[in-house]
Amino acid sequence: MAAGTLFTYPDNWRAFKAQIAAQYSGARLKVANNAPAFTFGQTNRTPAFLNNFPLGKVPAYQGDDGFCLFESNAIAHFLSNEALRGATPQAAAQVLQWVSFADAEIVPPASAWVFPTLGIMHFNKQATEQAKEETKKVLSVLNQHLNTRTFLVGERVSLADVSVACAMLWLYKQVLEPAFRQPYPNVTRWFTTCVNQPQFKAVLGEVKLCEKMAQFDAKKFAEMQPKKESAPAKKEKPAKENAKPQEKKKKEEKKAAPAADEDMDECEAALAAEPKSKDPFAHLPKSSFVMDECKRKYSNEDTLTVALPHFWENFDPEGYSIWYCEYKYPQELTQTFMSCNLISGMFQRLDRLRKNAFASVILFGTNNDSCISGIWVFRGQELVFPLSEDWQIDYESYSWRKLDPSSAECKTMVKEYLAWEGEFKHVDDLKSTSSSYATVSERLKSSRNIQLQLIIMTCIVRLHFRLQVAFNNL
Ligand SMILES: N[C@@H](CCC(=O)N[C@@H](CS)C(=O)NCC(=O)O)C(=O)O
Repeated sequence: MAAGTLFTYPDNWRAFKAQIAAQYSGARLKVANNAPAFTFGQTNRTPAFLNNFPLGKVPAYQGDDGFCLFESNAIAHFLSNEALRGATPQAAAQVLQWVSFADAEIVPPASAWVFPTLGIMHFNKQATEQAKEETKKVLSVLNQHLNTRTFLVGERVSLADVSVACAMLWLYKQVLEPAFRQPYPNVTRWFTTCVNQPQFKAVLGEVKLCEKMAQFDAKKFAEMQPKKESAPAKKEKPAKENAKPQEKKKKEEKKAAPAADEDMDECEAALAAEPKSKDPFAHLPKSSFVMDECKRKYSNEDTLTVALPHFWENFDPEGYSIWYCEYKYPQELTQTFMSCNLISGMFQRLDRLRKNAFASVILFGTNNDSCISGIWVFRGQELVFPLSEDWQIDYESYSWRKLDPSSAECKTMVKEYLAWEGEFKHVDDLKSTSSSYATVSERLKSSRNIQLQLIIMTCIVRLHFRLQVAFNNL
């Protein structure tokens, strides 16, 4: 049985397909759709996310076993059971037919018609009229098909119903008023049957059918525009699903026009709806220390002969502070790969900190006998984690000690944690506070080459360059 996490933004009809499929199959699905687990427009642009999902788009699925999948239809298929996918080759092909029909025939006119009513797209009378006609055609096809059937494929709900119903959700909620839907009673009967199934209801809640066709709301549209400016700039706009040939041409002509004149698609609207994030370091005076440059040196050049000298030559003790951290619950650390996930998960959640922090965190030891500690360099003189709600998940599991950058202890620790080699005497000290470390520190002491020892017996996680994770898990 599949178990994993679905990354999305709230109320994403594409994600609903996967969520409903999971309701039917019993797949254990966690939904990460808000901070701190997932912030649309931020988390999906992090190196860690892009590493798994190169398009940075949602919904995106990651199994507890690490299996990654993007594209909502593929995710919904994966989370389905055999009955949903179609038990025979014919049924499975019919399911695929309707899933494709939803994407190719329903979504484009539905978007063109509904988006202006949500204030996320300019109103264009001709485009709306064309979308209405295309919607009528789709409704006719469905009405005819459902004349003798309860569901789209076979006698039970399948992924065909899930996909088509989700693609029609906004139509039914916003614009398919009773008079418009009256010629297509089979479709409305089928739609209400679907959305009233407990598995749909668990995801969609109560779906209230449109009573009066929503119209373009100029006020809402105007309100949405200033928010749009806060949406992170996109390198390239994805092709609009609703774009008609003449619309596309118009868009191209408008390329040079100010952003406020352009329409948003549903993704941009979701981005614009995200609360603006303030710079938590805005109150600090400028610093001469260029963190990025330092990280570049650390990543590309020899640590001991180039990166460390560069760090100490340029480090600004007024603008930055150096901290030592230790995981508070080493007795709970079991498998080293799980501890690595603990650390890399923390880095992932701290991604927005990457321009203002640098860390090297090491897991010492082996399965059921390990400890985690690290060195962090932050902007400012205080612990940074309380500055943002998004950063507060992990840090309390660590004890933190500010180091004096001019002290020999600090110099040694920075050197050892950045080079991943050295005596790590303080790890030995842990031994005196907890007998369970005897074996770890013994091994470290007896090793002629600590780095080799670490690589053989531990996993090492470093937070460097954009908090990217360097991961050795043996
Ligand atoms: N065909 C894809 C479409 C996914 C998609 O376009 N997702 C948008 C949200 S509506 C997205 O994540 N956009 C983020 C971006 O473009 O940066 C699917 O069905 O999953």
